Amino acid sequence: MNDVLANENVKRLPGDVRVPGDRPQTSGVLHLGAGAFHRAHQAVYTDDTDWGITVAAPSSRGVIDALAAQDGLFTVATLGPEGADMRVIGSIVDTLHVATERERALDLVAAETTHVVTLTVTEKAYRDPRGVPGLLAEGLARRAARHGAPLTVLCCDNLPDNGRTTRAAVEPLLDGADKTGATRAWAEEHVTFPSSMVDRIVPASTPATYERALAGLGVADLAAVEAEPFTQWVIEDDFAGPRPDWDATFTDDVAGWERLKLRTLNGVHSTLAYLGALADVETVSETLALPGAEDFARWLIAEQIAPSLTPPDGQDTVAYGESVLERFANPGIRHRCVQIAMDGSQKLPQRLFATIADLAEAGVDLDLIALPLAAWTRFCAGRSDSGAELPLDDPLRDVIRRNLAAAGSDPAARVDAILGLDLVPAAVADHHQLRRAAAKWLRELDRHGVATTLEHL
Ligand code: CS2
Repeated sequence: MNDVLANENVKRLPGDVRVPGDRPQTSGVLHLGAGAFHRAHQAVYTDDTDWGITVAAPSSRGVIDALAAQDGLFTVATLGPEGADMRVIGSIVDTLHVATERERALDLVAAETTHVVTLTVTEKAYRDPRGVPGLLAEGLARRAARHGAPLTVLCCDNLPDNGRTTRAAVEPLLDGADKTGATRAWAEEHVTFPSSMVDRIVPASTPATYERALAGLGVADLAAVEAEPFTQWVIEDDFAGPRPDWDATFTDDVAGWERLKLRTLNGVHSTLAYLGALADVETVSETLALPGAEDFARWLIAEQIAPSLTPPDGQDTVAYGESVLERFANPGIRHRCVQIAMDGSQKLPQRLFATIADLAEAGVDLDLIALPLAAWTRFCAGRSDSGAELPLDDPLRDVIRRNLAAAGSDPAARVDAILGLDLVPAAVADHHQLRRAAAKWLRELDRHGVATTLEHL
């Protein structure tokens, strides 16, 4: 038997591993971003249909090389309380490395056989016109000029109004794509950008992921991922042409779901990530087990997050929050705090500052929600409570560090240094009670550390 997962050995894998049936021959979906989340989410939904995906990696090629060596096959290990359940996914039929195969990438955006382009390229990618938005604009110009068949561009990143955000990143670049404005006019008629809310906890794969795959399959799988049992996809029903028959929820109102998920799940996730990293704790589930942490998360949801939003019909923010905390506690999932902590400047506007802005407008007391702000401020300085170094992996790293250095050691000045960043809305930056409360929490964290602060809340 071949020693890596491949078409030729997939039918001979151990009987408890679910394997794909007939694999699709062509890909109507072009997906940008080959990360673990895509493989455990959209690729799985697509595996339940008869469509195929060409997965494109914008820059780093490790994953697509592994996929290419395995005929596109990879395993998702679903880790629940009762152990792992393994499934081989066969929906990826081709791979592409954008940095070295740009022409092919543009041709695929333009191809008449491509009906949907899906995206998981992280929050910050939408701000770089030379990156993914530029690629899409150029590909759309080619499509308009060649045959003009409609296309759906479906963002699956954790951004509010993610369809509109994608459109806003791409549309201005269309003007530069030709001299007559024809591409832009065509795109207005033939390209849609539905919003979607995606949800599944999928930590970055580690050596343990590959060892688990090898043990379960009997062959190596260097594109394996692991994920929690829960999965959800809510999509705005606005497709320009054909689409796979995904088992997702299609609706006209994604905004309510996005807000609920970004503020509750992702907001509490980031909060726990900064607290856990400062407390020298490795994972979210271990952070939640710190004395006082779960109670704090519960208060935060009930007293700050719930009053900031109207959940979608039939949903209750506190009950949703309870199910989120249960998912975070899953001991099978080792989701590292420092992974979630990265790119805070790109994540916190929709996870934390939007909540604060709405609470401020409603005149709600902001004491509890000032604690995650204080935790991020302390995290950005780069030292945990024990003095260990913490990575500040963030596109605004330099300006954050410069502002903090200028602020010195005074907690109020450090909070102001963070609130002075452009990404913070004025309603948040100028809020006196928030600033006072955050400075108070930062003083507590400086003096006593996260563990003691949480325990004595
Ligand atoms: C996490 C998300 O890394 C992060 O920032 O908060 O990836 C989270 O796990 C997913 O959004 C869950 O759907």
